[in-house]
Amino acid sequence: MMRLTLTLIWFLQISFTLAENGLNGWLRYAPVSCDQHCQRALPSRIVTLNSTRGSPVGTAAQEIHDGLRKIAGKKATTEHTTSCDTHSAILVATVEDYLRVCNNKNSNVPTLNDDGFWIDIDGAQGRIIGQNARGALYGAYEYLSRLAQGDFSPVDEVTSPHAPIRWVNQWDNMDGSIERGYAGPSIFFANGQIVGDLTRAKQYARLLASVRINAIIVNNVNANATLLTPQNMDGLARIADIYRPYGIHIGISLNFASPDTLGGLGTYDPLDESVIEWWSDITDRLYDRIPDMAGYLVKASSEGQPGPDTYNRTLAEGANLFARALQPHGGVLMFRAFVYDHHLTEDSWTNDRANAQVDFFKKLDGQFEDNVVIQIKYGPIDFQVREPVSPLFANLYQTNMAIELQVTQEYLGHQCHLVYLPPLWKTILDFDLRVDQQASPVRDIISGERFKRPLGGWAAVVNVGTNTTWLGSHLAMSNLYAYGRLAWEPKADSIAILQDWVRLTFGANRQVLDAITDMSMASWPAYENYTGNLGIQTLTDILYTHYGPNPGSQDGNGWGQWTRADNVSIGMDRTVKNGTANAGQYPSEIAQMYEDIETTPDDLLLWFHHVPYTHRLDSGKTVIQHFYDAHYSGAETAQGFVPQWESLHGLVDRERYEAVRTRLVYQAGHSIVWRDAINNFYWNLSGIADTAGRVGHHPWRIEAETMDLKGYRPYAVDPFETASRYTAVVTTTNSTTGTAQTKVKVPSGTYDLGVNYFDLYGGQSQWSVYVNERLVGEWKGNSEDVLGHTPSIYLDGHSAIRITFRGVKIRTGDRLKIVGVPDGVEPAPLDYVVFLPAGVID
Ligand code: GCW
Repeated sequence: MMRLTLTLIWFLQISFTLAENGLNGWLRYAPVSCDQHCQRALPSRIVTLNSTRGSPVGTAAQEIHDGLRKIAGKKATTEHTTSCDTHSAILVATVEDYLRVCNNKNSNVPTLNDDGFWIDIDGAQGRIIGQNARGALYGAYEYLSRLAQGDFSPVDEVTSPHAPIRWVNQWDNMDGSIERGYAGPSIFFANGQIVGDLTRAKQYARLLASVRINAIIVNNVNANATLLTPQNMDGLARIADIYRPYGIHIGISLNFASPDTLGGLGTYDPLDESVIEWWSDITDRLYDRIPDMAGYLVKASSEGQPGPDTYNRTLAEGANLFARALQPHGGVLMFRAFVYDHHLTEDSWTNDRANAQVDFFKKLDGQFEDNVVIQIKYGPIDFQVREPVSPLFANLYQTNMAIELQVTQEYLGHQCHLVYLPPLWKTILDFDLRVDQQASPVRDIISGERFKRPLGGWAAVVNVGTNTTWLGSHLAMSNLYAYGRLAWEPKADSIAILQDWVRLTFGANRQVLDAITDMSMASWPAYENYTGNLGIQTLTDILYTHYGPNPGSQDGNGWGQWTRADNVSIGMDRTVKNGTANAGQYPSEIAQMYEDIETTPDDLLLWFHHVPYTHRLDSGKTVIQHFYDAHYSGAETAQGFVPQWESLHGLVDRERYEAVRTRLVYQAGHSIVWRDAINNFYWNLSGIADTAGRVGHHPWRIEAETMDLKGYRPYAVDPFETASRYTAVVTTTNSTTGTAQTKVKVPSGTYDLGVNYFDLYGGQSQWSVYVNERLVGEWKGNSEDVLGHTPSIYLDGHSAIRITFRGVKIRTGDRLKIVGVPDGVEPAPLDYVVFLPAGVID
């Protein structure tokens, strides 16, 4: 009885004291119900064979030890041994050690590939055998993942990875900022150096290892040569030392011009002897410090980065320079395919950025060294909400390839919008490119299987930061988890992966599981609906933050993310017969499908074809009506996430409940900003009205500019479509308090009162709302501190935001007053007020 009570107290204590700030991600090891009987049936010893100090085998033992204690309240001992005594023990070892020590008893070890493992555990006894030390660690995490999900049943599992390269990339700059990072500064760099305290870096290693990531590139592909100073090389060695026990190699991004800018050679010509020697020397010095360094990542001749083109050398000559320096050390060169001309002119109908990769790389097939891997973004342009597969995957047969995905949501809502990415990734991975009329799914191309390549795999840009949630959002972590799981087994089911993550992250409650599953699975389609449909791309501001809506920014510049929208038609004609011929870069069966508008799937229609807004889709709707409907439907889905999450009140710890709720409420408001901006833009451009009468008609809104203004003045917002009726109000000066008043005309009743305003970077204005002098709500413009998306200093689609006060009682004729106090450069901007009766979204 006493023991039982103690177990109970332990269980309760742990469940209440765990700080749920997200730091442990899915490795919380939260207690699951395990009574004495259950505890007795768990191993009391963790035995490692011949584990050298710092080996992942030792980490495995430590993790199992901690996990058993935290998850099940079971205390186990850890021992290193040279005998095969497995009584009441879990044995953790590499295949080699296992065969050597336990040989006579067990010759039944299954065949494993590099990093694979065999886990065979029944109750208190079993073994975790890795093909290498890293594999043993993966096996340990697999065991713990089962326990943490309350699964204590016997397991006998043999698994090997889909591909040898399962890397993550961080776009961390030496000054500690992170390009396209939305969760605070770098965990690796500050002030031009590697940080002294690598605690967070280590915690990140643990998360990555648990999903079987085997290497990390720690710095931005837009690389800074100062990473190669002796002092910084020492710093890199410190990171490597911390990552090694987790089976993770580190690698770095290089700046192509370093021999000149850092080395002072006056050249960086890849064929110049002094340059070759310089790189080989740098590489030797790095390997002196980090003998197991993974290799390099190079972005060259892209977006203004230096590259071999300066010296009229080919990309292959550029890549091979590094590859050869790495060869004596066994390192890999990841060379990015993201090479294109960003000064392309839209005047020519046949110009097309989507053609660039095949144009640049196809002719070089066979010219790359064997340790070069071409790292290819999933689509031909740039991480858009919907893209076809990059045709380059079907055009290199004698070259290793890896796919590049983005966990950081650069074009997909900066982690301020919930977007569960595996369903998107799967449209790419499962796509059959039909090379030579044979089955050629992308996943088999990148693994190396399809074209019999020795190397291949995966890279994901993750960009975690110092925020305790890692990515800025608790729910966004499902994407990092799923990335690892898919890189190991791309056929794994998106929902099954998600649900493992939910159980590990939030516990086993069925309601929590169902709600997060529903929301996550609805999230990408919703985001596509309210941002950019039919393959037109994410219609975000590509010239500024890549966050909120600005469809006009796609065209008229050299970046090549064109929509070619005019007042009658829209879309890129990528056909061979009449357009950019991009469709012709795919193998014949696929090329034919995309060439013909009838066989092009609707979700890529505008990617491949230029059509009138009145063109009818398979659904029978016109393109323009589809736009309108999809934007309404997407925003409606996002409104639904809020009550769905709120149904979990009390089932999720307070800290995470509130943090997630804040984001979902924000997303619901911002999805309306998106919906209205895109619809207004195309309505304005095409002059074609919404047949359902919604676009441009907002019966429940009161525009701020129509209210009685004191200290406020109307302001024409640019881009116009990001403000309701194109106009907002701002205070007349940066120190004048503004008031906007009006008589309420809606029928008496209870409403949710929404206020759309703009929250700029560079000030924290304060607003208060009164009904007949009764304060019904007040807030501060501090979202730049709370949300983490790239902020804006303008009134635009990034700064537009909605706050809602629920259940406000109103009588017809009441006086509504909003008072805005400006701060810094933020003139307390207001767009409109909306009274929402139950069930109305306006
Ligand atoms: O789309 C662009 C991003 C850049 C990024 C680049 C790349 C690191 O906006 O921020 O640079 O892609 O992938 O190299």
